Amino acid sequence: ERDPVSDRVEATVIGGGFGGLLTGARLRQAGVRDIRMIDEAGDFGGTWYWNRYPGIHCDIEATVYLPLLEEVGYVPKWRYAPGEEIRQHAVAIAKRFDLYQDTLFHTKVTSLTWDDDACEWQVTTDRGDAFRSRYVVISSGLLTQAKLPGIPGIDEFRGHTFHTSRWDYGYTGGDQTGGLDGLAGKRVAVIGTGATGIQVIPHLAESARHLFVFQRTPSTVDVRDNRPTDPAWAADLKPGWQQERMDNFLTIVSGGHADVDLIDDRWTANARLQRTFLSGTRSELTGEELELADAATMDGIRARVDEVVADPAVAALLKPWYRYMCKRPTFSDHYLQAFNRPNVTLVDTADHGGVTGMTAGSVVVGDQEYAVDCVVFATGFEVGISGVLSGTLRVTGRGGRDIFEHWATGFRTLHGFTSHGFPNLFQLGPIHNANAVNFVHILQEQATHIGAMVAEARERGAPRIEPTLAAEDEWAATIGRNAHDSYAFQAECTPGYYNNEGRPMAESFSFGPGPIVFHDTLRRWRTDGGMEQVLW
Ligand code: NA7
Repeated sequence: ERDPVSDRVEATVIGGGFGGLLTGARLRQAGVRDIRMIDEAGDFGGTWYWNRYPGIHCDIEATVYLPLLEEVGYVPKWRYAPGEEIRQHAVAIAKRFDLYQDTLFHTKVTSLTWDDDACEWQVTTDRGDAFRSRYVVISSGLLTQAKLPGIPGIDEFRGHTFHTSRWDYGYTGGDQTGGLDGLAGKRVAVIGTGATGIQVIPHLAESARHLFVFQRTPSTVDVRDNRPTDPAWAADLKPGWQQERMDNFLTIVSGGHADVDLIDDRWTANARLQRTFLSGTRSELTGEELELADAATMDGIRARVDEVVADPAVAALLKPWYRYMCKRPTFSDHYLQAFNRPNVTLVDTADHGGVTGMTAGSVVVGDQEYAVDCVVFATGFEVGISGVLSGTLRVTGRGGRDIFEHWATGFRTLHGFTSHGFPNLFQLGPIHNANAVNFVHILQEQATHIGAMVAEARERGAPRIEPTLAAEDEWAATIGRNAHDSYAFQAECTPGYYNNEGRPMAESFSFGPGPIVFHDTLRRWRTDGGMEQVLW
């Protein structure tokens, strides 16, 4: 039993995914001894803890996605790593930086209350924990809450259902590599053909007696070309190799110029063609040039559908009609092939705006009923409701002020990390911060920045890290000045996390000039006396 008054740690990190782990590692390197990691999951890994569906892989090359490879001493086994390899790497980072010792798993933080006299946060959890912490970091993820579509009749269904992020191997049998023998006699429906659907559908197709794929929008399915890492290549890597690859990838997918393309895959090839930051920076190309670049990319994607899919009517339905990046691009060398199997039926729901209903034993689209035993929801995640924004974590700053009071007219932060009146509280994520295809790269820079601020505060014996109101105003103005709508065309797609849920991009809160400029801004701030403005 911990004493709520005397139980005290130096740092609390909410979230055990890569953001939390990277920050934990940097805090450790800054000399912080007691770090309490907290997560609702039963272990580290974040997304890769929860998502264990068959076929799960990361779509970004493992050498740039898996963080701290050199520090942990690991080279990924595959070019695109399977989920389990990534999850185990998260565990390896936690072990390497000794982050298990004080961790609370299966635990959710419910409130953070600032005690200005003691200069520390009071933390409470849903399991009755109460303790104090000098620093608190919130890194609770972007896409964490499974989304179930509000399909009329969903509660009537008497068969088996589950969401892909909570895969039921007890029902399906098999594992992440497939072999779902439990589905052998079953008629299975899968709803959703996003990045998850594309990976899981080939395995369902192989195992189910019959598979109905309910599609609302066809995905952009590009070549995957996965292969094992060449041991000779790995043996030849020189220190600093990972950062070099990460920087090279970030430069190219941000529309910048690099003499070589070290990753050279479909992300970088398409980015070089579009010469635009894949998450929002303005392209240098004219409208007409952009249309040509788009045709070069998307015509190739559509031609591949015709090459692979035997039935022309099915092929027509599988072709993405929208512009590149309207939907999150996906990659597979097995997905389109699945539609050539006699036990797979593609059901297009676009004319009805999606699946229209469910009954005790079927999925309904318009006046058609499809009798099934099991429904797999590959319907994605609620956008933008985690951490503070979920409303389940109450944050009370100096003078009893709620963080939403402080943000009543919009986010107020310095560089997205800290807010006035909420000392020693740091947030990771895209608010007022940069965004990128490889979000782990962004998290790495954020963790470095937080680690540097804490190191400096400790060195100088400053009890508080906190921006002034003027610094917040200045940063908000910078965000506003740089907001733009270069992805307005994404409005033609169904709302999702790629098009800001259908809201204009200008209303979004990311740093417009993109991650390279953002990281440079942070670095200069650190070396040019920025720290002076936040240490008290
Ligand atoms: P996504 O990319 O949000 O995909 C969800 C899919 O579910 C998508 O195909 C949706 O169609 C479909 N959907 C959602 N609601 C419905 C209804 N009511 N009827 C039919 N179809 C529906 O989630 P993923 O899990 O695939 O990917 C998650 C991302 O997280 C992934 O990209 C990683 O980068 C991280 P829509 O396209 O909206 O028409």
